[in-house]
Amino acid sequence: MADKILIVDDDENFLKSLSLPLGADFDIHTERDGEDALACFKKYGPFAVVITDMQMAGMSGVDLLKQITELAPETVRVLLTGYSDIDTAMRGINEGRIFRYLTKPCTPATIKDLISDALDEFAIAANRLRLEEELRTLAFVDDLTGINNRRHFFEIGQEEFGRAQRFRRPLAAIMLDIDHFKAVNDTHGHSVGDQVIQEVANRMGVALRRADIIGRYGGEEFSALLLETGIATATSVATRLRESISDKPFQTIAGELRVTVSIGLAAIGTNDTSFSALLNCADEALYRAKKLGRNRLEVGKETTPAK
Ligand code: GH3
Ligand code: MG
Ligand code: MG
Repeated sequence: MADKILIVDDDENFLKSLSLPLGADFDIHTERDGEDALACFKKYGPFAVVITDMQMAGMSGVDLLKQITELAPETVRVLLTGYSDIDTAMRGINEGRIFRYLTKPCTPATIKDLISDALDEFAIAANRLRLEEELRTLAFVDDLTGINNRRHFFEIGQEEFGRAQRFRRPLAAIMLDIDHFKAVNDTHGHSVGDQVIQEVANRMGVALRRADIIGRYGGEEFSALLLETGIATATSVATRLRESISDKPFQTIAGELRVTVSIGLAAIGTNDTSFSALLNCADEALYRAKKLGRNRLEVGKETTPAK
């Protein structure tokens, strides 16, 4: 699909003179004033490039480009000006973050070159946006499971912990560890192990509420924060989660596997000093669950409900 170009000018003859020579190479839309151009942009966008005359009846070209910047910052913006308007054009360029300006009169060949340059600029900007998005994802998300990585879980957790304390709201934390996971790797290989890790993450997503926060804390260890949840509800949620893993076999490339997890649970209490302390408490409970035989839930000691 060709990138779309929008050209805005109140001079109909000028628009007509461009349509034919440019239409063969580009997907050109034309409008004759700023309001119509904005409507066209919203209806048929996104546009790669917008080229607009500066002085038109109604909305000026500069104002149009400013609005377009807000709608679609990646669109490349070009201003057409007469020689006498250079001072105003300079202001427009500074305010409207304009890629280039062109003085009129100008030939279709000049506009064609300009569009080629603008499309290159658009491709670079689109690529930069994509890379930035990728980086953001890498920083926050665990590659294997698509859930929060440890660092991001911890960041969100600290914020939620602070909020729960300030507003005296209940909050529960879960630490979960797959039982005898090393045996899965040793018996079936690492890629089956990876599948098991992914499926545990999936089942956590199903068993918990959408608002709850799930993280991959380490290799085969997961964490979760149950917002607005006191110890009683958290206990039944965590039990349901444990059963949702143990009761239904996992489908893997090595066939069906039975998997169990151990879970430690802790809820925010009046004396809790930090999010780390809450997680430690859940972790100690997890350790007990392992010692007491695995495939079970243990609740941390510090569970005084918030006043
Ligand atoms: P326990 O019941 O006490 O938790 O025993 P376990 O075998 O589950 O625990 P252990 O800590 O001995 O082994 C965890 C294993 O998880 C060791 C490590 O190689 C493996 N592991 C860690 N990260 C990954 C991963 O991303 N993929 C796979 N396949 N294995 C991993
Ligand atoms: Mg384990
Ligand atoms: Mg472990």
